[in-house]
Amino acid sequence: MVARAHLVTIPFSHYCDKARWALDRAGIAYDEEGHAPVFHYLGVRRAGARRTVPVLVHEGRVLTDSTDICKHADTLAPAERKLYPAEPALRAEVEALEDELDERLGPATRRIAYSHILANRAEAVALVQTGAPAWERWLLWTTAPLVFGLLRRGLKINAAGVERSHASLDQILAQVEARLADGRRFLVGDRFTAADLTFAALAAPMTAPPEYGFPLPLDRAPPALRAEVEAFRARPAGVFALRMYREHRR
Ligand SMILES: N[C@@H](CCC(=O)N[C@@H](CS)C(=O)NCC(=O)O)C(=O)O
Repeated sequence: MVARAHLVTIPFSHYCDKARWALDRAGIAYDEEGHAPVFHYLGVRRAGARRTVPVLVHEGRVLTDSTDICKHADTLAPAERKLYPAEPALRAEVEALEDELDERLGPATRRIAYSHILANRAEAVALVQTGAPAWERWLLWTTAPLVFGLLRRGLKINAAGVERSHASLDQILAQVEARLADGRRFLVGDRFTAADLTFAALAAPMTAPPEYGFPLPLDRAPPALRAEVEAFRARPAGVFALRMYREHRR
């Protein structure tokens, strides 16, 4: 039997839902240790990692990147639930697309979504408090301006950064839509892979899928973010991302 795993997260983070999805799909049971941003450094350090979440501690290993977690989960997944094709050329294509999406899509959707969310202090506090320990939730009432300031600086959430992210998001979505234009059901090959999972998870801040592993109620989102989500959802890439969640997340 596979041992229970421990996953350190910022619960609403899309890289964390990428990891949860891979673990759920592989049937690996885990405890989740959620933290608010910035406070997460303590949990990450305690787990033996350096800086970012998700961090998975399992079978004596500490995995510090969502892609490493997907690959680890895959080694324990039953054949019909594997995320990486056995065929080397297809596997290489999946891995290249996953890396590109990790590096470009994840930061872009995060920056755009945060730029809207941080504009409303109370809503932003409620979001970062959800799933965090009581003492972090309590401290956030007074430290939120500092935490949000660090996030703005660290993630370059400013007008120029948001504009760059919109441009890079448009490019990525055009690339994905070019792949989907021939009517294929998945980004690579004829089965659900890590490329589909990564695209859907990292698009989630701007598609708000109902099956996301953290509540993202669209009716509570700031109107400007809601408008962007609705526009994204209407595009072929948005329809695809929502379908991946609907058909493969649970
Ligand atoms: N390449 C990493 C990126 C993860 C990532 O950017 N995590 C963010 C949360 S969405 C984080 O922990 N940021 C904290 C920091 O950069 O200090 C992965 O795929 O796991």
